[in-house]
Amino acid sequence: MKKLYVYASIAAFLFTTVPVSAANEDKIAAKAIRQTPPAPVFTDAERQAELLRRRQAAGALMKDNSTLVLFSAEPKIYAGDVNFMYRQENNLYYLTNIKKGGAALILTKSGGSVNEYLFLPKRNPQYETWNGRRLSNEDAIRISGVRTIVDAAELENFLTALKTKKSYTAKSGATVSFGSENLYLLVPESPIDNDAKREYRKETEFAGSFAKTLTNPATNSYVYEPTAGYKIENAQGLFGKLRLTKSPYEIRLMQHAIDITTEAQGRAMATAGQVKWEYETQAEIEYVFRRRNADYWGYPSIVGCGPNATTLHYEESQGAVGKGDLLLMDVGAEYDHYTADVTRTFPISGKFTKEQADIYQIVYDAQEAAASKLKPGARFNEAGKAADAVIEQGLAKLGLITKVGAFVPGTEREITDGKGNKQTVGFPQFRVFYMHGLGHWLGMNVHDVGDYGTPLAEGMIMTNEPGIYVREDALAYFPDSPAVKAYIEQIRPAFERYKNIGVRIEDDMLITKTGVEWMTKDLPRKMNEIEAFMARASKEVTVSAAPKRDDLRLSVVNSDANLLLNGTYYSNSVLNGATVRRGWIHAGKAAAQSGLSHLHHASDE
Ligand SMILES: [Mn+2]
Repeated sequence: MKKLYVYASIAAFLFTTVPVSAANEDKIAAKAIRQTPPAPVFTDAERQAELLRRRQAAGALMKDNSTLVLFSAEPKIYAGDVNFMYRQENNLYYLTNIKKGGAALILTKSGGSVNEYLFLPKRNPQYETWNGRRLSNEDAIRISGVRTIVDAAELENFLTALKTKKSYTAKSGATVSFGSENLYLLVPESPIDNDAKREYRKETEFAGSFAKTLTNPATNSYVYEPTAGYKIENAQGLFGKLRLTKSPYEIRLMQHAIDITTEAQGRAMATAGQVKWEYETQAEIEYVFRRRNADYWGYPSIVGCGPNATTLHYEESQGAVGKGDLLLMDVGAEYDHYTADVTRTFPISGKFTKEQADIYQIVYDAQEAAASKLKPGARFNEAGKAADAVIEQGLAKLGLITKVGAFVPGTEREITDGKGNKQTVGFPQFRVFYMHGLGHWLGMNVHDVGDYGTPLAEGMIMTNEPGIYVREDALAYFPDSPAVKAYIEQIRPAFERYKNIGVRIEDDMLITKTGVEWMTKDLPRKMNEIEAFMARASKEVTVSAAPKRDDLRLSVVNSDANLLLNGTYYSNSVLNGATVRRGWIHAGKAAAQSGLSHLHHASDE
């Protein structure tokens, strides 16, 4: 009786004096998959101040007597009268946060003072019935902080006035006077700047009415020779400088895009053991993107299992998810025009095999080595070299290259440097299995703007993404020679052992005052952390089995140009059944039936 009383009082003590607080409950119910925290919220005043600061910074970089013209992105056709989802041009968005098309921003600078004008399509009930509400002038002022709004229907007249350097008076009464010497436009930098040629078609055409585009043979870059009053200044460089360093405001948005991506990756790892096809895992990822109100992805999701993990930009997601395989997911949610870019590679079974672990550990160590170099004042390529060295040593240890410093036989040549010293260069053997760079700037573009020679400084964000890809056909394209045969024979045992393993680990790194912060730190990365995470997380989400798939999905893939050695592409076009950069070629039964020579067909594997 007394005993019972004691127990009862202990119980009473526990229940009355140790209440379970909300915080404790959260701990008890803590999930392995990290839920995205709430999105950052900014007041109108905060946003306007940030955008004004950016426009002032743009103005400060402009030469005096200048005008900057930024057009909205043009709609991109999906098919017929259907467009792709509209996405504003990044630099216009960077300075205005105006998401709707048809707008244009003009900054003029003369006598050191900067004026700003926003051209905006007028509200229109007929248009809005079909396409949704347009911004009113008041909306646009509230969003962007630009005070002078001009009807976009006047843009053509305005541009004509700009050509003649007469000031322009809008119907609203606003007068725009031009900086009359230099015209800043987003135009291609060189004949090979094909991205800008595609994205800035309108700007390039407009620049054509002021300048003749010549190529400087020494630098292979474009020179815009004035023909009509203005000197063309390429605004790409200006925005490269502005956007390379992220403000605290931008960092909060990027962290949110990364947090959404972290949850999506977690969900994909939790469910990968329950799915049969890569597209199901892609769906789990993009489900989280949409559910957490990401705008979209920043680039098409890469979800490749087994051999498909060795294709760098594999986008088809039609392969099977094999129980013994690794799955590589390189995905990024985009939030308010900022994208994440995160890669994890993990075993479907929840446990790395010995061979998978051997490769993974090298990539992990390379990533750590690179991270240790990232700090203010350092250069991006120092981190790249640190990762290269770890990968080269690791591959030598596994027998996938003959030795550290070795070239693929037949690619060596002697060069003489500026001081007359002779040096042997060639295609390094380790590049057969690690054929990309360490990473890139990250921001509004997944491969963000900015000069890679710039010393690292607080607020810069880049990816750290080494990888090793043992492609099944990696040794198939070397020129035939006794030296190549001997090299291949030497590495063949290791090659057969590690064949079809592809690993990339990619994290998003923020340069801080003293070093670097892993913005992706909430996503498991060490092998034992991934295994422990999968064991827990797989119990948190159950997905329904995909219906049996008996449809035949065929697509012709680009089979040209596979391996780049010393600037020479070795084509694989003679080889059927080989893998290529953009996907998995299968020249089987289906190929014969259709009469096509190169087919991608996952479901007959
Ligand atoms: Mn990347």
